[in-house]
Amino acid sequence: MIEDMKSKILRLKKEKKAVILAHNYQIDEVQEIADYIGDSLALSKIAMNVKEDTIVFCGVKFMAETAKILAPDKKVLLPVAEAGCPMADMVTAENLRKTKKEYPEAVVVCYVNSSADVKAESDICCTSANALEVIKSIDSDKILFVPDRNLASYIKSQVKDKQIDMWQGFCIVHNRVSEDNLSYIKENYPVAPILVHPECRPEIIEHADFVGSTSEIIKKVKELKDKKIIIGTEEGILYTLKKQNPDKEFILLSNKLACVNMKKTTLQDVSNALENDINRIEIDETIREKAYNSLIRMISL
Ligand code: CIZ
Ligand code: SF4
Repeated sequence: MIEDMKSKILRLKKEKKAVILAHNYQIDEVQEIADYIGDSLALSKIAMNVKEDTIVFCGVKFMAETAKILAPDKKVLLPVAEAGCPMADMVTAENLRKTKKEYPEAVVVCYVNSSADVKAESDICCTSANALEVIKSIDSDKILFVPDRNLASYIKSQVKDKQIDMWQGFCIVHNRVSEDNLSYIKENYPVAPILVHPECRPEIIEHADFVGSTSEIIKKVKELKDKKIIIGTEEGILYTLKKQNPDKEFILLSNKLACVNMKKTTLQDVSNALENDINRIEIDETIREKAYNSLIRMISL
C-alpha cells in the first residue's frame, strides 16, 4: 500500500517535472520520497537553484512561503494548507508595526519561523543555524527580535554587547521540555551528551552539552564518539540521525517532542498536491519584495 503510493508519487513527480523538498521534522515516509531533506534555509536555497519549475514543500507554511519569496518564478505547493507554525502565528505584521514605534532605534530581526508579512516588516531574517552570525553582523547595538523568546535569550547569553529586546513567542513543542525531563535523563544516562535546539527554554539550554539547529545537531552527532546521545529537538530528526549513524542510539530528551503540524503531511497529501496542483503559495508582490530583502540580507552574509 505504502509502496504503491510511493511509486505513484515518483511517477507524478516525473510527469509534472516537480521536485520534493522535506523538512527534517517530517514523518519518515515523506522524508523517504523526498529529493532533498534539510532545514528551512537549506531547502529554500535548493528551491532557488533547482531546474524543476514545481516545488512540493513538505513542511509548514512559513517554509513554503520562504521558498516562494526566494524563488518567485517557481510554483510552490504546500501539500497541507493547514500545516502552520503556532510560533509564527504569535506575531502579526500589524502588532510588529505598532511595537516598532516603541523601539525606533532598533534593528528588527525576525526568526525564519514567521509569516511573509512579518519578514516584510523586518530588517533582516535569521535561522537557528545562523542567528549568532546575523546578530553579530548588525552595526546597531539595539535589536528587536521576533518572535522566539527562547532563541532570543540564547543569543543574548552569547552576545553580551547588544541590547536585545524580545517578543514573547515560543515553539509549543520545544518549550515543553521540562527540568523534570532533564533530571530524568541525567539520572538514567549520566554520561550521554545532551544536544538541544535553541527553541528550548533557557533552563534547559543551560544544562546542554551542545546547542544548535537541526543541521548543526546532525553535523555534531557525526563527530561524536559517544554511542548513546540525547536529542532535544523534534523527533523527525531521528530519521536522518539513525540513517547516518547506525551504530549510535538516540534518546529523546522528552516524549512530547512531536510537532502535530509537521506530522500533518502524509504520502497521500503529497500525491494529491502533485496530481491536482493544490495549495499553491501566492504572495503579494510588494510584500514579497520587502520580505526578500530581509532574507537576502541574511543569505549574503
Ligand atoms: O530553520 C528550520 O528549519 C527550523 C525551523 C529548525 C531547524 O533548526 O532547522
Ligand atoms: Fe513551529 Fe515548533 Fe512545530 Fe517548528 S516544531 S513548526 S517551531 S511549532
